[in-house]
Amino acid sequence: MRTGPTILHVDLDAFFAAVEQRDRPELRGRPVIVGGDPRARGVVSAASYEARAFGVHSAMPLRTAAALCPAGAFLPVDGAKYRRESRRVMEILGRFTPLLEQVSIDEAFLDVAGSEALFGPPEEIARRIKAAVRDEVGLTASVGVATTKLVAKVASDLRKPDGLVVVPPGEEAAFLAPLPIRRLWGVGEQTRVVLAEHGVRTIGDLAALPVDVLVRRLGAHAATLHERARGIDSSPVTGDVAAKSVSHEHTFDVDTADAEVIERTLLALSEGVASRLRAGGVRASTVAVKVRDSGFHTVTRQRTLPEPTDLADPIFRTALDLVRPEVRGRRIRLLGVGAHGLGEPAQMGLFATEDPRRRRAVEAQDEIRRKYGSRALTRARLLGDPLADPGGRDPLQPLRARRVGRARPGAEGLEGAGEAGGAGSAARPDEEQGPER
Ligand code: DCP
Ligand code: MG
Repeated sequence: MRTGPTILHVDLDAFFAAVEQRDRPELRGRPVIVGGDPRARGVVSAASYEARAFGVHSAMPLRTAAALCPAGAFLPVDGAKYRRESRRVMEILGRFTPLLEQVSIDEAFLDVAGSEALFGPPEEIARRIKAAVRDEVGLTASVGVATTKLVAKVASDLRKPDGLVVVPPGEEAAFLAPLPIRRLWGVGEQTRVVLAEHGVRTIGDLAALPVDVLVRRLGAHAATLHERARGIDSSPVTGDVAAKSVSHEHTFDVDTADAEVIERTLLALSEGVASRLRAGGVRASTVAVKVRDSGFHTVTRQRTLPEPTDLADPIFRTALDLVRPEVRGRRIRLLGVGAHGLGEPAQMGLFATEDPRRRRAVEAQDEIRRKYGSRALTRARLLGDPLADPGGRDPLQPLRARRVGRARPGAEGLEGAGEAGGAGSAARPDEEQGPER
């Protein structure tokens, strides 16, 4: 059962071409065609929006593209580079929910039901994602927000590039109706020909056709098609939660050897990780830590918990245990806490071994944070700590904090107040590689 539009479809704009324009400023604003030598027999992989104005598009023979757009910059396909950029983008998406389903190199579905307490309503999450992808990776993404995957996918495509389209619940069919049938996901060429014979041009035309007529002409799958034309699609976002992890890290402004500061930081990071686990309805069976000292020596340690958890306390205690021997006598530059081996309680065969009162208390806290904002409740121990906002900006993301904070203060509603992990964790340029795992 879904109430609000919590499904996001994120798709990068002119992906391969946009990466090349990012890396070679002289190509910005110019038609760029990625695919290789225009005299060779290949096809176009990606065309920048400037090239599309000449009629160039993916899968077109390069020679055709060269004829249409002789002044275009034709570039070879650098697969390794695009895969690397894809991973960076997917990492950003994974910060907002564990329910992340990557469907191609540059697109993914997210279900953010449950992430609202941490990151705001879905439209806000969509804006944050776009801002983070732009600021951290230097690419633009288009996002669709809807109650179903189908409608979210159509929505993300509608205002490309750099689009954001939200379809309110109940308006799915009306949203789809005026759109040409080619926008409907999963309508192939043959189906389109048959539909055209019935005078179907728009998705609304399809929705209005009697379903038995369709089934007679197109077979059983037409019933599904008919449902989709009305915006009905019950397929869930199947985030492969078992393979995913949640982690937060923090780079200190000034390297520190202060045990109290280290402990408090670990507690704040553990709180952040735990609330993200609860938001995603999953528990972690393993806790990992990362410690980088002032000499850039980095160690990671991990330990399996006696029982999977989504609570901060066991994560913090384990993290502290793992970190202690690694920090002795060293000045610490960066700390990270991660949760791995995620699964839903039922899948993990969990019995109710935990104290139900403890769980009720934690759930009540989550509820208060949901209602009154993530700063409404903070452990006494964390008061006054710039990291003391486990539901606020991810302290693991110093880059985003830094760029956004500097270039566009308070933009996109990225918690202006407090700037948890923002100014307080100004990353140095050497962090640009991102966390290595
Ligand atoms: N791709 C490819 N061959 C195709 C289609 C796509 O090699 N026939 C590659 C290049 C694209 C990337 O996959 O950059 C993503 O595909 P999309 O369909 O999302 O297309 P773009 O991202 O290029 O453009 P858009 O802005 O329409 O999403
Ligand atoms: Mg794309």
